[in-house]
Amino acid sequence: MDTLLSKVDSPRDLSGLSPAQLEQLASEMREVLCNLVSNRTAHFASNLGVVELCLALHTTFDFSRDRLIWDTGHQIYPHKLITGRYHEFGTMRTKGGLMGYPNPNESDYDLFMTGHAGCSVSTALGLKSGDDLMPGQSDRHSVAVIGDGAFPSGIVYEAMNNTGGLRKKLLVILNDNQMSICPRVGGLGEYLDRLRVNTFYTGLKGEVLKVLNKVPLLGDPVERFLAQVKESVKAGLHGGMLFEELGFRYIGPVDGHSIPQLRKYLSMVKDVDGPVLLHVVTQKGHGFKPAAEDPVYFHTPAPFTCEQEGVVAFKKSSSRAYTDVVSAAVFKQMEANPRVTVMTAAMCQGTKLEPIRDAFPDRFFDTGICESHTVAFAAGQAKAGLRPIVDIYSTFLQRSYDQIFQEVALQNLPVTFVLDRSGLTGPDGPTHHGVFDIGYMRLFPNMVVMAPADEVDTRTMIDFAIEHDNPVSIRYPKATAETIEGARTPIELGRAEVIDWGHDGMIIGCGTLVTNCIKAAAILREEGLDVGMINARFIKPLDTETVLRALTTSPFVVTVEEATLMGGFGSAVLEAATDAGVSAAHVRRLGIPDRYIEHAERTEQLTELGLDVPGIAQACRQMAEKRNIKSTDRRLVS
Ligand SMILES: Cc1ncc(C[n+]2csc(CCOP(=O)(O)OP(=O)(O)O)c2C)c(N)n1
Repeated sequence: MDTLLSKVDSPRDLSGLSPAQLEQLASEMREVLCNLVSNRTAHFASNLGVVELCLALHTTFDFSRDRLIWDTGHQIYPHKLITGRYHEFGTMRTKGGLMGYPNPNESDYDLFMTGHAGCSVSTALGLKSGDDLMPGQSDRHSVAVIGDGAFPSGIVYEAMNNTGGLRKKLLVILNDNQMSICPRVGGLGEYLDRLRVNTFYTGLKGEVLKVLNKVPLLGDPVERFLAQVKESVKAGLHGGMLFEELGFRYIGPVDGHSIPQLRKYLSMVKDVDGPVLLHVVTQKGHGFKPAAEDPVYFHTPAPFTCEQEGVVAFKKSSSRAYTDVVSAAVFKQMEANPRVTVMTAAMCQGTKLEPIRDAFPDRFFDTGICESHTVAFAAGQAKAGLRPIVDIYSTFLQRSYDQIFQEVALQNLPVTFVLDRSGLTGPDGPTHHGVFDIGYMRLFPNMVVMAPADEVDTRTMIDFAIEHDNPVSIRYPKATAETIEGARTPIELGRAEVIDWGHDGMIIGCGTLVTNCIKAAAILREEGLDVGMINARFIKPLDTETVLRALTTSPFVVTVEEATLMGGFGSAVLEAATDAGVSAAHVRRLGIPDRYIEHAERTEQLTELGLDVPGIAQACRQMAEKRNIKSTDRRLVS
């Protein structure tokens, strides 16, 4: 269709558009967003909310030269639409297509590949101070756009403190929609609420006008504007003192859905020589009624169709995920034991903790996007005698590495870490894969590191962890929960579960890929290759006895994990072999290689890495061939 948007190849094409055409463009952009999410899961409400802000920014600055960082990056879609990616937009979040986050490989308008919240002010300040040190670059503007959900992250205050000290010309735009994924929480949110009722915004203009009238109308508009701000501060009509104290000039709140208003304020602050915080008020889900009314669901909705105005039919998945299993097991623990508490860092919805939040409001804590704080906070509760469960995605827990070390592991406190989204996370891509946690968790003395193979393991490991007096980490992926058939052995510290012993070779599976391993072993047995199966359960302490038995009695051993090979479970097996003086020449490790895995469906990623059933079976065949093992119809030995 011949739309305005289809003719925008770069932000330069926006320069000739009238205000009415910019409005039309905004509505065309929203339509494209709606079409995309009706077909596939993608970030939605946040993107609807920044359409006008995106257009205002790109028509005020020249980001082919100026610097723009969208914090987190999940609201990057409108920016992608007007920076030359409209025609590929339908490929969003598919293998080989556009990434759902900023990606410098796609466009020079994307400066960093991001997906974790909170770093925009730091990187924008770094860019500014870097440009100032480079010859002929100091005229470049630097802008960070950060949501009120990301804003409480501790690193933002480290960056603001640094900016205030350096007095750099930096524009921080606070996109305040009163929402994180769930409604925002904490004292800062309440402060922003008070700023929203500031007289500038609520239209109590009489007094403001009185103040502004004191400022002569003539002269440089920037100077006039600053003089107005100064006068209003004197008159007590101006908010944002917190930011002013940190060295930022606070301006706002400004209506984030009015392109003319936004452009007016942006042009004014563009030339302010020092740090500015522009407080922009938007509505999450703006322009699509169901999303504006339920921004939590529409943050990343499952595909849906609009059947008639306001009526949405959801294509929901009915399968039970590991996240559901954990949430139910934690709920049971909360019911049974008043010393159990649970905390999450702004991911109540993703971790399916809403029923716990509602049933146990005194023992449920949403800290906001503050993972490091959350872990130290849990350490405090554990010291006080409680049994805190920290439910954070594997990738975001990386933020709290030092608190896991110092506040929890070094003190040997009984904090249970449940690491959701451990493993490949599919269409989110490299910023979100939870593939490093085995490596980082198993380094710490005192830490017990577990990976359930199925639903039964998941439930029993949570029960085990609460009874255990050391820190414990349990990892599980975003996947449909499976159950291993047959009799199971109970969870015992440092004990693997031998599912069956094979004469020709052994697979040692770590985590929920065990079910793929079992299927692969069954195929191999059909082919006459007798391959046995161990469910590792513990990465630390490793069941050295069982592992060494496999290494010393089997012609080959294949280890399988959904984590980095470097420092992962297979590495632990090799370390155990070396320490025991046992050869590991007949070991093959399957897992995540030393590179970032691009976005695609999780099944596609598993196939690409040889971690699906055919891939595991093939690795075993190759090992058998190498070791000269011929297929026979040998029976299993015990
Ligand atoms: C370190 C980290 N923790 C958690 C998340 C998950 N997350 C993605 S977006 C989001 C909400 C962000 O809220 P806000 O910054 O206000 O943006 P909005 O979606 O409201 O526009 C969260 C919690 C993340 N991306 N990074």
